[in-house]
Amino acid sequence: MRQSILTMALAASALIAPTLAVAEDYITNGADIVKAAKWDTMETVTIELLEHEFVPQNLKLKANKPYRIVIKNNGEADHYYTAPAFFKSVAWRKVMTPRPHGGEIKAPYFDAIEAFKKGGTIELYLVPVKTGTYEVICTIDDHKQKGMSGTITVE
Ligand SMILES: [Cu+2]
Repeated sequence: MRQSILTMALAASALIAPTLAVAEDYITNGADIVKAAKWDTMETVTIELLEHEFVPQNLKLKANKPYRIVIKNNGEADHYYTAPAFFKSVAWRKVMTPRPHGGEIKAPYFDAIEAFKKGGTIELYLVPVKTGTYEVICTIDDHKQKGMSGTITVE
């Protein structure tokens, strides 16, 4: 009896929890995808980092559409936006911090972003390529357990 309850609980949790995608190889033809994308149709999405949550917690994006994702830390502590499987599943144009005192990085992929407290902002220019649901967490101390855990779903 005990075992069947456990089995039912496991089956129920499997229905509720999304199947999270694991990190595969990065997108090797990202430069071609970025070049072909229609950046004049780019959509801007803002993700706010707070104690202790991502707003929105569950981000939805469409594959093959260019985005500017603004990661903004409006909290009183530094926070991470760590999503290695997602960051490997997109074509990167660039990552930048805002003008006039910011800068840009161009790289095929990376694992984590840290935005500093009280307004730290980082902008991601990317095209989602692989569909799936990806985990995002803050890796500082116990922030994940306190609520800094979410998903990015590419449809
Ligand atoms: Cu945090």
